[in-house]
Amino acid sequence: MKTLVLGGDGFCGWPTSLHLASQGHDVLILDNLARRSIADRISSPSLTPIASIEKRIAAAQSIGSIAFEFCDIATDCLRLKEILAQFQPDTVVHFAEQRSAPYSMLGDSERRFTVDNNINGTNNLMSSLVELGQRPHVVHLGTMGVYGYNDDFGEIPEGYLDVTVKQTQKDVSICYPGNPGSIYHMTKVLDHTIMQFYAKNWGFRITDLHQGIVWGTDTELTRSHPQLINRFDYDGEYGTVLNRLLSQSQVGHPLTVYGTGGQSRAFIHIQDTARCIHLACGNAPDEGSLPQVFNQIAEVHTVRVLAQMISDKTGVEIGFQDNPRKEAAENQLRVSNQGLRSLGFEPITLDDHLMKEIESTVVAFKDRIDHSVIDSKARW
Ligand code: NAD
Ligand code: USQ
Repeated sequence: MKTLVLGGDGFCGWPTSLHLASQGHDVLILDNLARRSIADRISSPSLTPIASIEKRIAAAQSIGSIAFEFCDIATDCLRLKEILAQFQPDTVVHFAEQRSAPYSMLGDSERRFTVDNNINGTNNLMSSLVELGQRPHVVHLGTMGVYGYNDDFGEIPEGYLDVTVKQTQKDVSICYPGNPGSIYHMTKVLDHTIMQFYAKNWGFRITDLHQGIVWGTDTELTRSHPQLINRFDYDGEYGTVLNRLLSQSQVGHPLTVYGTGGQSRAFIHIQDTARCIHLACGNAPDEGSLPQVFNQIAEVHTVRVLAQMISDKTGVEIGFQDNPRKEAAENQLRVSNQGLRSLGFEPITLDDHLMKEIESTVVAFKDRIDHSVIDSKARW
């Protein structure tokens, strides 16, 4: 299978590209290395010393067929079309977006950049495929945040909600109402609508993976060679909560719990991200159907419980802070992940062994931690 991975140099994209290549996919990564330039701009490089993309690709040859082309899919549609025309993918996996909620809320230029980048990227991809007459299976990375995080409608289903329309008493299935909590999450709601239209009008087969917060850093394959090591973000904008708390615990920084820590969120380990995407690639929906949605999550926890678990293990205190975000202080969350489970997904769950693995990554590189980037600068 020829698989084009948009955003394959990123935190989720790199281990997934390696995993797909190891499973026999012929992988071509497209990336504009924007994540690396943003990290330079905000003076917060990956905690792990990631190799250049050229060195990564050279080291990855022992794993399988994997190549790289530089391309900005949001601004360089001509190049995108050239690459699509040459490569003729069977599957396109689309990770290539600005993915930080706090970054998207920093100010005017970050709000506009996030919308321009994410929406144009998705539309350029779909429009180019129409123009070229190609119909690969498109696997898009969405987010749990498209639903909002509550149980107003019970357990969160996979993309569609069964309702009875009051006026007609008819039972119908509707797209789950979007309820984003940041500009970034808003772009994922819009992405879904864009892809739904392309599926309806041009018969695309689309899978939208509403993924929870990814934790961990390495997979079996990224550990197999120093130049395959994955990125690890711990700063206030790009670090995600569990990886942040784990890294803080190794340098004695009070654990940055926002508000009461009563926010319930869904989590998934990075190794499972790669495995789930492999499963999704092999299970396209039928042509002419609505986008297939899978909730790509393993388990749900509150931030407070995670922080307490880490504090108990390491003795580092919890530093409750005023919440810099506009979100519910406490929420219930129940999420179905039946789609991927029915395809064979057996989730890795948080356990001591895995947490130790992350801690050892942090310990190995803790001299690179810059305390001044730990606090988030975004407020909304
Ligand atoms: P990341 O920022 O590490 O990776 C994104 C990659 O896309 C980067 O390498 C970046 O350079 C590239 N990119 C961005 N804009 C591009 C453009 N216009 N043209 C070409 N390349 C571009 O992010 P990640 O954590 O790997 O997330 C990947 C995807 O998964 C994102 O779409 C994100 O929304 C989604 N996701 C991530 C998480 C998480 O916890 N990390 C959770 C749920 C969903
Ligand atoms: N939080 C803290 N302390 C911190 C950082 C975060 O208490 O130091 C809290 C936040 O207030 C929030 C929760 O932890 O309630 C999660 O925050 P996060 O930064 O880990 O995650 P989020 O901003 O939602 O975004 C991340 C990824 C994004 C992905 C999303 C999946 O950056 O790309 O889409 O997780 S989900 O959250 O399920 O929508």
